[in-house]
Amino acid sequence: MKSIQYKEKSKLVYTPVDSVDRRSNLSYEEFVQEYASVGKPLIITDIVTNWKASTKWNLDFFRSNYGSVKLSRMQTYDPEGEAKRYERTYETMSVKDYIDDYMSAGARNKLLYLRDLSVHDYPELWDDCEESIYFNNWYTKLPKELLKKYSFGTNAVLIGFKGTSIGLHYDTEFSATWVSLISGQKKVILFAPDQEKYLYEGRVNCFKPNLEKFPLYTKAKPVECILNQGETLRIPTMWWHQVKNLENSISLNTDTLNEWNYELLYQDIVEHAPVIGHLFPLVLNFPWIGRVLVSIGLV
Ligand SMILES: O=C(O)CCC(=O)C(=O)O
Ligand SMILES: [Fe+2]
Repeated sequence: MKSIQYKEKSKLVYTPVDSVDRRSNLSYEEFVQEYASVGKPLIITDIVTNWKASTKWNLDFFRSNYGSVKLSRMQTYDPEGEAKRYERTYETMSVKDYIDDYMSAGARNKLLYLRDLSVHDYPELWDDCEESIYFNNWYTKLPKELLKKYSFGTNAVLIGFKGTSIGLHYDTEFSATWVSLISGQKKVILFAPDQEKYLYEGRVNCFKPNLEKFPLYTKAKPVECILNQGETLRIPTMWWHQVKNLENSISLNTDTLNEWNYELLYQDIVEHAPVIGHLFPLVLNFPWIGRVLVSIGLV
């Protein structure tokens, strides 16, 4: 077995930008040199276009194949109002009810976002996508029981009604996250990690900032982009973001772990959970050890 190579003690590396590049026909080496190794966001326009999902995934497909699946993180969030990052309320709804009743209702008094149809639970969904060379995702080597237990390595389909958004945040576990837009359109507002001091821990709603309450936000430097159907956005580690579905949208959001963020995650786990932390490199190199540890209830 080829063992995983990772960088020695690493610090967060990022490169502030004014706008997000759109690239295609990018070699892996160019991707690493220009984006991954320097923590710079980008949009790649020729990943999804090669996926079966690009023609197969639509509302009918999810209604017919996953209609009875009940999901419980139907986050209510009003992008026209104040961000309620710390006041989340969740509802449970089936995929069919979301598509048939909620999305096509004439009137609705709240915004619900279906966002956790997980590839870990329905691995056949992954057959409609291809592990892109750029993703290089070590999470796929970890037992999914482990990923689910610790909510690591999210890889999920999001179906968002026009206007839905989750609040401003950065993705946990130092993830670099890929948002692959199968259909629809999203508006994305990004902030480099050093802008955190102006973001009030994500309580600001970037789509309608309340400047009386959050005056420092005027100092923040947002980087905005529109993500169109068929495009994939890479949000680097610790970049804050708020995303709004401008149209009804279907996307696959994939958290990745690899040499660009591994050391940051490892250092963090070792600090907070030393036993699991020290086992982590071993489990990554020998996934069967992870399965054994889960099955005997040790982790
Ligand atoms: O709405 C989206 O596509 C982005 C959601 C997001 O940022 C996340 O799931 O972490
Ligand atoms: Fe996110």
